[in-house]
Amino acid sequence: MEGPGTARGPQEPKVRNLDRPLLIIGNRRYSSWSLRAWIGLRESGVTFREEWISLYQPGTSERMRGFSGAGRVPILVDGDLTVYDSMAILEYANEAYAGGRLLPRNRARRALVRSVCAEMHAGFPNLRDNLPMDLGRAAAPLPVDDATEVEIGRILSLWQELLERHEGEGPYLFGEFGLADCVYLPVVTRFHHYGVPLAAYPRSEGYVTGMYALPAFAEWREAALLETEILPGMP
Ligand SMILES: N[C@@H](CCC(=O)N[C@@H](CS)C(=O)NCC(=O)O)C(=O)O
Repeated sequence: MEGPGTARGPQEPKVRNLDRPLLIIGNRRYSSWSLRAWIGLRESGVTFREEWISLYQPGTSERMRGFSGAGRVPILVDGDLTVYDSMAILEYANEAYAGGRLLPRNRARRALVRSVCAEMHAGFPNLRDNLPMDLGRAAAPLPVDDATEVEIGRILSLWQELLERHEGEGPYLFGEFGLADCVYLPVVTRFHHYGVPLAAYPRSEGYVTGMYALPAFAEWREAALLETEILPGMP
């Protein structure tokens, strides 16, 4: 991996395994979309290379567009194939590297997972704007407006319902770890860093704790905290 603030970068030999997939990400501290794709790749079991593009700097868009015309990260390059958008990368990782195990076998359940993922992917604009992911923020409550409160309530009751329904199958949203957990991981971090009260939703509280215990996520956080770049205007 390349870029400042990354513990593994300097040790990574650059001349071998160039046939491994390459994931291009943004700042680990702030790039929620990158985190989703990265955790999905890690949990898929594939070995991949990483490259880091600093967000919102002169030349950022040009660098991103050098890999994908969409000009956004994450971007996955696998041989001749370029997959952009975190959701597309997660679906691809599931098929190409995870042998399908990041989605349920049952078709109806897969449709539910995709509904839940789409709700996050296309929704919750107030949560995104008002509580942006910032892994360096000291955990402390932040007052939020009514629209954000409604979105937080929706997510917590959705998690609560899913965790209750799949309780006997594992600790994640659909029992075993899967794409829905990758998609909601940045939300988990928002709830933690912005001190969202979870006590009324005990299963969701346990879910947040469980997601924080994922070893791969601990690795991401550790690297994020080594980053020296601070984006202005964070709440
Ligand atoms: N829907 C896209 C959104 C990707 C996105 O907005 N990424 C941000 C970083 S977290 C980005 O590349 N921003 C660069 C820019 O806006 O110039 C996805 O899921 O991948």
